Amino acid sequence: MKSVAVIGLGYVGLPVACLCIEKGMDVYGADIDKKKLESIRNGVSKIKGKIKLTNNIADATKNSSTIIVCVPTPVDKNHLPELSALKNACADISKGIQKDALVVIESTISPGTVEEIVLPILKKSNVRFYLAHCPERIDPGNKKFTVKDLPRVVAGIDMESTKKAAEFYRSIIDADILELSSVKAAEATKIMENTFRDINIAFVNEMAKSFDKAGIDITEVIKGASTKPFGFMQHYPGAGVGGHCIAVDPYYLISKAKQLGFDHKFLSLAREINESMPSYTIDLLEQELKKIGKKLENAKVGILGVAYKANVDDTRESPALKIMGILNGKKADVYIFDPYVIKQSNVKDLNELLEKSDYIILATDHKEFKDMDLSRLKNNNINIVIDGRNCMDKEKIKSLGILYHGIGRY
Ligand code: SAJ
Repeated sequence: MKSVAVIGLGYVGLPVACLCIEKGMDVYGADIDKKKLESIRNGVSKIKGKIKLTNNIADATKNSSTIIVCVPTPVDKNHLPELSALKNACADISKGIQKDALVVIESTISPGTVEEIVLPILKKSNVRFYLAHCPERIDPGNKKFTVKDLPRVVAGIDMESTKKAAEFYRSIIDADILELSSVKAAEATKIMENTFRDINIAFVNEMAKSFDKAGIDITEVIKGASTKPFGFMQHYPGAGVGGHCIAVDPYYLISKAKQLGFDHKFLSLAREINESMPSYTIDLLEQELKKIGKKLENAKVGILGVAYKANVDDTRESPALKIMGILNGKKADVYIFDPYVIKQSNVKDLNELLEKSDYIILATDHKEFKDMDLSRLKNNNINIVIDGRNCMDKEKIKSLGILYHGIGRY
């Protein structure tokens, strides 16, 4: 039986490779990052010795009948799609692809990318191949929904490609595989589901700013609205929207639509609102400092959390990084601790952060921070808490004589 080659062994590719091995397939794992290959070779026990690791994509492709592409598709500093990893991977695949092989792109891409960018590169191989898109659906840290039990959508450049890709995913995933009629529809599906999340977060972020003026606790209002058994879906305001999905995917559609002559004003506004939350969080701190006659310059500010979301170590597009940048620009003394991101912490633990800080901003709702004994704040003379994830006990903090402000909550 021919192998499956998984190109890109990050948070998407590695689980796919593990799943293919679990299903008894012969798997090549290819990645350009030799350090990553080394850590897999020496680390992930369940596939150790069972996966053929290589940094030669053409090689992995030559020996495989199915090639799954899981490389990053970020945006550049102007929020434009950055497709070099995808283009380079496809160029390497075109050097090794065999007749009748199936190539599936799992990376998140704008509608039209498979037909306009991927296909021309693969055609340089001068062999007949099948090509489809099956957008990845991974929720890092989610133990309930893992890659093998998450439904997927799939579509190919032609009927046979769709069928072959659907057959492959049905052989490894115990959930529905929906075949769509066009590869653009499959590309648009992932973008739409993540953009849906981004605009809803922007909605509650704007509500939080409004409620801060009105003195309304938004967490109460969300709880209230959630008693309605239909037509309302909870999202939560915060210090910002990070990660490689929600903060990135809308820009893929915005830029493609612009090329086609459509201006996504609403999606762009939602991105603007979410991008404004780190500086809004600092504004809240400055407001509280003013109450005690202090300024940000030389203020000792501790940041709890660097990762973009709770209980993960991923810092991509993390709001905490933006908050750090703003504080440094305002010449505050910044202390950082994240139990999952030690290398970007500048104190050894939470204790040291609390000892050195006069004010704290919770940027990431890691379990360690949510469970913290709040009397430690008092014992370390913390004067202000800005709760960037509305996850702390505000009444308890206030009862300790500490100024508290959340995002749409005080
Ligand atoms: N966030 C908010 N308010 C919310 C939800 C999230 O501010 O109500 C922030 C988080 O703090 C984080 C960012 O948004 O900074 C993204 O959070 P996320 O929970 O959406 O986490 P992701 O980026 O890991 O999103 C993944 C996505 N999965 C895929 O792209 C396959 C997304 O589609 C899922 O909806 C999401 O997990 C999920 O539901 O957990």
